Amino acid sequence: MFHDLPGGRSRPHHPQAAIAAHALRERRQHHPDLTKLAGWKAMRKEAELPEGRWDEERRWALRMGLTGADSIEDKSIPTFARGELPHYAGINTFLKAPYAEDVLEVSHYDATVLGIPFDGGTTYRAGTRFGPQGVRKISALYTPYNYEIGVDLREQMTLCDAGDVFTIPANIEKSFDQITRAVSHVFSSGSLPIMIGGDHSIGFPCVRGIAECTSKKIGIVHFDRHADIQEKDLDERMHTTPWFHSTNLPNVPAKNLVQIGIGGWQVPREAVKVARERETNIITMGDMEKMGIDKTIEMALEMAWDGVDMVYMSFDIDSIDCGFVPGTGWPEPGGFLPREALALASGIAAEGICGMELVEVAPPYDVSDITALMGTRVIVDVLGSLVANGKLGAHRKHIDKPVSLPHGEFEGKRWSNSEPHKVG
Ligand SMILES: [Mn+2]
Repeated sequence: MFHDLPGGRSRPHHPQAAIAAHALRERRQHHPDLTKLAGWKAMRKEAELPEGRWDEERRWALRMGLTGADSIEDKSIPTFARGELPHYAGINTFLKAPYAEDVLEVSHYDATVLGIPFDGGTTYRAGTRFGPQGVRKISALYTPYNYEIGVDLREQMTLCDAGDVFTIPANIEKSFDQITRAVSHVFSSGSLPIMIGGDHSIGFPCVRGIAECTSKKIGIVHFDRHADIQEKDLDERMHTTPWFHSTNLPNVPAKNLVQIGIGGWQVPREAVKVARERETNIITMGDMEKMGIDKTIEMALEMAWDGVDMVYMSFDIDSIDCGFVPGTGWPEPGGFLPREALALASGIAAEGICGMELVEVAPPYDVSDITALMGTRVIVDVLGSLVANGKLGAHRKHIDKPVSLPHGEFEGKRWSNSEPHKVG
């Protein structure tokens, strides 16, 4: 009865073993068809992925980190940790991507991560200035491969980390100018800008940075519990205001702003009035629950892409239920479950994006890095979806007004005015 076993497998000699093997086959026949499971398909798909970059990285690690001690059996292990392994070691960039110390080099990469450590726009508890470092730290946990979608970011795209924008802690407007300049530089280079905040006030300067490099129109998909669309808060353009100012930009129509997950007791009425006047699109948590994830994605894409050329994604980590993301500035119960949030972000990215921001991760309030980990996951899921759907780089053809910033030169003079210390 074992004659039909594939060659190479040894035949059971003992009768008990033969009975056991037969019983196993019988049981298997009562399973549903395994080939219908995503798990089975994913297992097959892995075989199609290349491994050349991983091989290259290992060779590079040995060159940079010296060959390992004689007692180490795995000859790919260097003396000094370089690259992905081990996950607990190293000087962390996001996902251990190469550090673009010279930011003019970002043009060589499909996507660029830039940190925006700014929490001067926070109206409750601060701490998101540590967001970029928090996210980078825990991102080291990840491999670049995702089993379910069968994507290996290392093999299928290039990513760098340009480090952080030099923000000015006590000055929102100067920080905005710095952020816009940085984002416009990365966007103009053709590399997809991925911003890690920072509080949500950075949404405006980030969108402005992209919008000024193109004559085309931009829609926005915004995940949040909060509407963030009032004009001012506490007399300044705080983290409650980014979409008011973004949708004032001539090529960022308010009717293409889709806000998903809004609700609860932290939506100022002032913001609701603006959303109503400008006819933005709000999908509440309840709407999403009733329609389901797929329908929500379909509807959001339809509204965001209506008559525009590109879509920007803004993901506030507090859109996820605060039980999962304690490390944030304005926690609000009743948000997305992590699975919902990840599916929605991937679904929106499947049509392509011209940039994204992940904001409001505040490591000082985090527990076991869980909030930063969730933020990391949103970013890598978006990248994975862009790769899986062939949308990485789709924004490039719309860059028709690129900015060009040269290397700087310090001429020994720090202040441009004669009274640098004047106050008030
Ligand atoms: Mn929020």
